[in-house]
Amino acid sequence: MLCFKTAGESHGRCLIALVEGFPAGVVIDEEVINKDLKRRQGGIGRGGRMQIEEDRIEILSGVRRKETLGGPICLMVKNSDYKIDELPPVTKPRPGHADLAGAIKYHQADARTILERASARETAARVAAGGVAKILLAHFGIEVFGYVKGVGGISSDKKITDMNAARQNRDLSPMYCIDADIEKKITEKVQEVAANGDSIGGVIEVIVSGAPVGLGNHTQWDLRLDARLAYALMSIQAIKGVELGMGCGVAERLGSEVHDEIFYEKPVKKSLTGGFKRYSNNAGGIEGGISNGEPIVARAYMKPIPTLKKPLRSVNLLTKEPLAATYERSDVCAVPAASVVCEAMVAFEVARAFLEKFGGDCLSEIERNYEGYLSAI
Ligand code: EPS
Repeated sequence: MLCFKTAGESHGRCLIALVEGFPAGVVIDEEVINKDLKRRQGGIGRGGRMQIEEDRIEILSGVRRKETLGGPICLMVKNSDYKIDELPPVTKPRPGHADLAGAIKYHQADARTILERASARETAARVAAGGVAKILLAHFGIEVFGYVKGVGGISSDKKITDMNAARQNRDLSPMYCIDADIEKKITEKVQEVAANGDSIGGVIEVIVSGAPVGLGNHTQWDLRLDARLAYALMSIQAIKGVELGMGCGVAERLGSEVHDEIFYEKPVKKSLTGGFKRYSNNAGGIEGGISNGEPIVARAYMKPIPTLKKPLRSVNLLTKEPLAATYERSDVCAVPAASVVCEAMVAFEVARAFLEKFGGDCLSEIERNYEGYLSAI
């Protein structure tokens, strides 16, 4: 089964992603992954660390002459700011970070032993793993697209009708938005928040287009695709909420306003749904835990980064005296960066579901399985 683990600390030697269960015969273009790593470093509101790092992968195993071999793929991102042994102890836990709960749990007087691993720097490894998954999905015409929908309550409700135009807009936007008006307002907001020594969160939307009906499974709770996407997104540092399609809005509406009515159009060529279509996509492309062939639409809600220039009240871990929480440097807004991480996590989970359904040892076997399925439906 496709899976990955990460290793590494924020100021350790490097970050590692170990991807297992990936088929043989897939050409890995490192630059495609490096492009995502660069995007993860960007966006308005990023902190000083991003001036130090230039995240790039080194493939340590599982690939020969650019093609995957079917064995574990080990991807490394080096840390330029490698200084973990020199860094001072952290005794002033930051509210909102793992510092305090981790220090108590691990019986540590130095929260650095916790924060080095809890830090969102780990997401560089996730983007590397997700990049491999995206390359596989792209081979089957499946694209995973993440963008910043809103920051601090300023949100775009622009409907995406053309994925290419949306991608072009996002790639030109320093805030990874698809809506220029909203981008301007968000940028001003982030600048204002930065000037006040505060931080701010936002909403990320991820759209998976080109996925066929039939990914995920209704027969067991942990096989449901919607549940798996929620898990994947919620596991990202600072994500506090996830919704699919109409999301929480379904609780306020009637059944007749929520469910996506069905019609049929005889397909002229192979179709992702066998010709069954919908008048709307409030379900966000998943019904009963199974993809229904419509675009999969997920949203993740990110809290503001806990490290504040104007620190919040805290307590010394040793003396228990009140004081201000630790501040070294931090992002003011990491929502654009998180959109790249959300994209990676969704891509990995969709690729996992895809391989469960069509999996084989090598790419050509998966191609046969997929073609056979599309012909059959
Ligand atoms: C991050 C690197 C970190 C932070 C940020 C994410 O670098 P440093 O701690 O050296 O400044 O900028 O981490 C957090 C937001 C966090 O809460 O830990 C990165 O590479 O994304």
